[in-house]
Amino acid sequence: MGNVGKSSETKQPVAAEDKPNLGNGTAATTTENMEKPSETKDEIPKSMPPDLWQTCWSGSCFDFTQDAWVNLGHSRQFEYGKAYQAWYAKTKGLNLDKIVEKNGARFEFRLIPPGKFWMGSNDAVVQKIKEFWRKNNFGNYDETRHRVLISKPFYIGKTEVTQAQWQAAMGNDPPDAPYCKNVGKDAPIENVSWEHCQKFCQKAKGLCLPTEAQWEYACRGGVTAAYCFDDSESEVGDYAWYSNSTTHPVGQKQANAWGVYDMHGNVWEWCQDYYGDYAESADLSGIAENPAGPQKGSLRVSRGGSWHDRDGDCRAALRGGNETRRRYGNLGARLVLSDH
Ligand SMILES: [Ca+2]
Repeated sequence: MGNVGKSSETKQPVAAEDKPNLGNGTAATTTENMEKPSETKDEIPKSMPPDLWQTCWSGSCFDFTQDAWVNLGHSRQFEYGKAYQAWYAKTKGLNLDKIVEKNGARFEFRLIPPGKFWMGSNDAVVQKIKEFWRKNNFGNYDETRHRVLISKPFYIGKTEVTQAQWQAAMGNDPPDAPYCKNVGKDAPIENVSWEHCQKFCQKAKGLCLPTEAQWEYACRGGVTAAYCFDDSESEVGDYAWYSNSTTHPVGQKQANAWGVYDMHGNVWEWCQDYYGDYAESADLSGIAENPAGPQKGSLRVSRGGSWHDRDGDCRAALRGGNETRRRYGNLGARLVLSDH
């Protein structure tokens, strides 16, 4: 994980109604609210061109690997990806947002509709990365591009797990967290190991770490670029905290197409999978269905880059790996609902 370069950042406060609503709750019940499913069903997502829909809709999920999709401009992908999510929620009677209270803490989750997507980077990007990493003496993490099917909808945390949410369940375990001081209770948890995250999920039943494939799919929101919006490194600061001196309260930057915050930057996020080359766990010539990583390994995956890293380390396809007991001040977690 690099600590390279400095970049200026442009803070882009989001509209009040779009900000995730964080904080402690006291009830111990699950609440589902926000948008009620409509009685009427749209045949296709609003704003989606009919020919594009006919090409990419399989009858059960959207295929983001079709050339007709890949060849769209990234701003169109962002717009139509958002439209597909809204359409899916409406037609399937699912809530876009789901609020869950566990151990006195309130979590907000966002619906991720099913789909097929390109996981990883194309050959040109992979070559560029390998050259950069070779020069900087980094590890070599496989980003080979391949098709993945996420066959079922799922709910992922709108934000990284916060200090307040962690402490409600875990108290002072680990005892000397956090590494980043004086950022407040809405700062993301960091300095937690993968093992700590497993303990957290045992206490907060129904929550778990995402698979690596779920993470990248949710990060992209249908966008096939290096980041969730485009390839432009000059815009990363609109969506991510990076090349900085500390963490920041979650949800302050712009959300991706599916309404999820800080997938790029702030803190790296543990995933459930062992790290391994994709050839170990995915079908590189066909399609990998709901891949969950290799059966064994020595490292667990982390994703998304952090406040400590350069912009390029926050890319959607970039992979990190750490031993399960390791703790760093730029490594935290985001959860998914396991019982949906
Ligand atoms: Ca993050």
